[in-house]
Amino acid sequence: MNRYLDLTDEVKNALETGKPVVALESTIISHGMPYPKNVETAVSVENVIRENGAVPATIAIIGGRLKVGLTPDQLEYFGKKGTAITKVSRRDIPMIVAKGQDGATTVAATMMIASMAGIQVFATGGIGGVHRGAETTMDISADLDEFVKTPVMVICAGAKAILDLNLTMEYLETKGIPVYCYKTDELPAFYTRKSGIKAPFRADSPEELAKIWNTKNDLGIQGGFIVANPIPEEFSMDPKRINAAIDQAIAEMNKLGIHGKETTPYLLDKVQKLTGGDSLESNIRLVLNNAALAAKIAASIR
Ligand code: PSU
Ligand code: MN
Repeated sequence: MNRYLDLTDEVKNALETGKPVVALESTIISHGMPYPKNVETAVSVENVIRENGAVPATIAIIGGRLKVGLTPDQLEYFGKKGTAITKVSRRDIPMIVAKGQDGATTVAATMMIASMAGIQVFATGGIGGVHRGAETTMDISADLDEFVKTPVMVICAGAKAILDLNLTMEYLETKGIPVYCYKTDELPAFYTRKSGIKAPFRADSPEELAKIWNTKNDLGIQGGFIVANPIPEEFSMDPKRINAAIDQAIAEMNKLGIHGKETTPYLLDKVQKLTGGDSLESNIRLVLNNAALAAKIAASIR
């Protein structure tokens, strides 16, 4: 095992004995939700994974160490420090580790560290994608290309409408990254169950997804894939309301000239404020829903 990795005893033991393990990211804690809801959510997500028979492994960088599994105190630290912690994607890892610094890992960085530790299943809320206006800004999340390289399956609720969902799907198709929509023929759009975009593939059980994953590995095909799990009906938002908030957030962002890695955290925060916290509640519910599905898939893969 790589000498920069620190696994908790619980995660190490689970991996050694073939127990299912589900990775979780830390950018969603520090840059995706406000304190203290972020910490409460991080703890609840871990509990849901345990209730569904798997071991949670929240991933972050602390003092230059790649942490796989965090203590309650470490979760609190990431939640409380929030955006003061460096957001770490693929490009940032070598520098943060070399300097012995802390970092909150995005989907891309979490996939990399999960894979180094031997974890194949990862649950989150939403992944990064192709931003609206990318035809001129070229703002495409490093999360997407990570699926070409790293053999980790990510269970999310689709992509947020802060992105251009059509361009995101085209990009994924070009890169050969499969998106399996869970029990639906339509791509879910994070806060809502429907995007108007046809699902590239549909899957109807954790066992079916596990079988496709095992087959991919048997075939020697590199990279990961995306499972898009729609938010439960009772927690989904009114599409008009959420889309109006997103449009307003993007307009204000453009006025402020925000770009690069600040874009996604700015939009997540702004949309939560504009919806008076309702979108945050939906966000929490969908993450818990994804964690439960991820634990069941992890139990079925080899
Ligand atoms: N989308 C969400 N919630 C999140 C993120 C994205 O709905 O918390 C976070 C994830 O950590 C994701 C990152 O990996 O934002 C993407 O950032 P960027 O667009 O800068 O690649
Ligand atoms: Mn970006």
